[in-house]
Amino acid sequence: MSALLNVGSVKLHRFHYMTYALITGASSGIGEACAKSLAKDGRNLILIARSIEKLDTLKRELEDAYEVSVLVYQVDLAEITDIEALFTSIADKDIDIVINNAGLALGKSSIEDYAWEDYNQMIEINIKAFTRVAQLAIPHLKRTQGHIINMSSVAGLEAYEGGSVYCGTKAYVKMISKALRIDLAGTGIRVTDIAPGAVETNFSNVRFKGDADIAKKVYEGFTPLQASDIADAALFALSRPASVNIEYMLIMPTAQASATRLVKES
Ligand code: 8X3
Repeated sequence: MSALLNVGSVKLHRFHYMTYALITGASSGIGEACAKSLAKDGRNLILIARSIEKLDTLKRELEDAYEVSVLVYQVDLAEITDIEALFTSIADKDIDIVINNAGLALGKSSIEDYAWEDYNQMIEINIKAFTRVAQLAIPHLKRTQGHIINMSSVAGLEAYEGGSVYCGTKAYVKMISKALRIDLAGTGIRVTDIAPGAVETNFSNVRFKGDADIAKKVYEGFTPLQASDIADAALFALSRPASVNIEYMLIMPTAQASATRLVKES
């Protein structure tokens, strides 16, 4: 089972034989933080993102630091056929964790003014790619009695001004997480929905299309969550006994009491 069974030595390596944790959106933010935490925990990784350069750098960093194998795949999740090709190429891998994390907000304006292409991209990634990844992961997770973590948001609980479709996509993630729990009951697969509030990542830079000043202001005047806070929560859910399913975690900065109730120092 173990490639490194150093019996008799001081260090008995805890080895997760050759199973992998698959993470989408792994090149930055919450996905990257989950990759780091899981590698530190001794997990082998399959990392998915559009930027292969960032993934290659992360692979080198994690393989140098920990005794893990990191496979990286450049996938544009907007292309469903690319997701299908990915799963074909990893069909022989035993995947026991899926962090279905990739998602984005694009724009923040009234429904009347919203750019259709922004809506479309959010629907492509947050809904269609999210669903296809979850669906194609099921045979793997059945084999391994694995665990899928879906990344939703406080935005899936409450609509807010300018949030419209982003909020809708995250409500969708919440609903599909529950549906997965129901459809997969009896398989041993665990399903966890993690809903973060304001996390200081590249999220707002993407939303505001590189307008760093607006993006920075989102996190000013209070202490936002860090991506590592969400990775910690994921690790907690994953590390519960197989008989325990943490179904839903809403994780907020202390200064944020709802999607819009944010206490900022002036
Ligand atoms: C990110 C949280 O409140 O900026 O999902 O939409 S929020």
